Amino acid sequence: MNYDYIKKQDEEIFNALVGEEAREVRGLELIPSENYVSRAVREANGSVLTNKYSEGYPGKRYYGGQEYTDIVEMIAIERAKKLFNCKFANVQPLSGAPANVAMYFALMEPGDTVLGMDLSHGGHLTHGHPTTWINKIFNFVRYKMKDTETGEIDYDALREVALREKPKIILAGFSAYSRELDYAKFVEIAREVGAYTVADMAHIAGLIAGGVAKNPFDYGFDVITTTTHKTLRGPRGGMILVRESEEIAKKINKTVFPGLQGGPHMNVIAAKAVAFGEALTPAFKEYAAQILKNAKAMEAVFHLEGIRMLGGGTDNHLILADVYGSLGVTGQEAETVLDEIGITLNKNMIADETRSAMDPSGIRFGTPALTTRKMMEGEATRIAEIMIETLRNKDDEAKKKALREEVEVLSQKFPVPESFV
Ligand code: DSN
Repeated sequence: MNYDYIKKQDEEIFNALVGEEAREVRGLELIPSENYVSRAVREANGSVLTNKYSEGYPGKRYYGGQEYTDIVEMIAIERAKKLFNCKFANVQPLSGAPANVAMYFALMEPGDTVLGMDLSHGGHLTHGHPTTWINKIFNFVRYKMKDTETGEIDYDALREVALREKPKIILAGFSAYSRELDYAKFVEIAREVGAYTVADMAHIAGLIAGGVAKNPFDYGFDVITTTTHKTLRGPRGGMILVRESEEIAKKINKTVFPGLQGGPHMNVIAAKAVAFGEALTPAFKEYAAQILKNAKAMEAVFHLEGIRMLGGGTDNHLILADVYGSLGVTGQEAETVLDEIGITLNKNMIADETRSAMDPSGIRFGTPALTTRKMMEGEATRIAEIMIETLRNKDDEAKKKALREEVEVLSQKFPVPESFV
């Protein structure tokens, strides 16, 4: 990107931006929630719309001068609805966490109960972690996997808890879970107890949009919350989708604004619109399909090498591997040593973790960013082999040097594309 003005007026920030740009292309990005956006998305994100206040919604704003913001937000909404096959979209949430908070406040009263995925089994902080404020406002109860080797959810236990706790919301979704969910089962149980069904699909939104993961709306889910980055490959931001209930959509809109937020970030909404336009192209479908093929290629290597994967493998873009159990290397050690050779991923707790959150047993990695760089199964396979070789030889400096050089060569061979259409 061109940073001419920053270069002239702010050397410190200029140097940091140039450094980050080099870091992003020099190594291999395996954090499953990260990606590279197109130049068009970055242009929209950095556009003049950052100057504009637009409290309200298209056609009903509290400030004048909205002729262009209304166009931008309407396009974002229409594209989102088309992508996910639903009747209503609110594209104003600032990110995934605010989207979830807005959804909770729209559908519940303080003290009401949410039934969500256990956090160590793949749920997310915003699904009621004890350190969050929403955990003080709402009551969170949990379901888990029945079998951590297959990843199957314990739907019988889920139903039992639902009948006992009478949740207002049954929440499906995760940030560290690698299998498909049985959405029809969630809907069946929710209808039995009169709960709303909400899917937090932040991680897999791009897979759903690309038609390679199930869409919870096809099974009758009421609401979907998501980020617009990650697999969807848009700017950092959030969104709330409603399948068909106007009543729910109105509650969501009122809660996002004026309930929780002020002026929407219209530059980000423009970038969302551009990213959604990209996601509607046939090229994006190919991209989504390749994410899965690449993840399967990595799964095959981990399987062959006898490294335990939670859920036994993956149906989506990510793998959670128990490196401590299989190799005696902690999650933190693995993150650090892989970073040294140019592979970025994150340490992660595994189901029923026995170690600490700061140095857990697992690592979490995925293929969205590699796939954006046009890497295919051959590269994904070799990267998985490099990872395991590194972990097995974490104290062998000569070996690590050779692997770091290989990572650099691979990275140079696959530059980050500027455009996806
Ligand atoms: N931080 C995101 C992730 O990495 O999954 C979720 O919020």
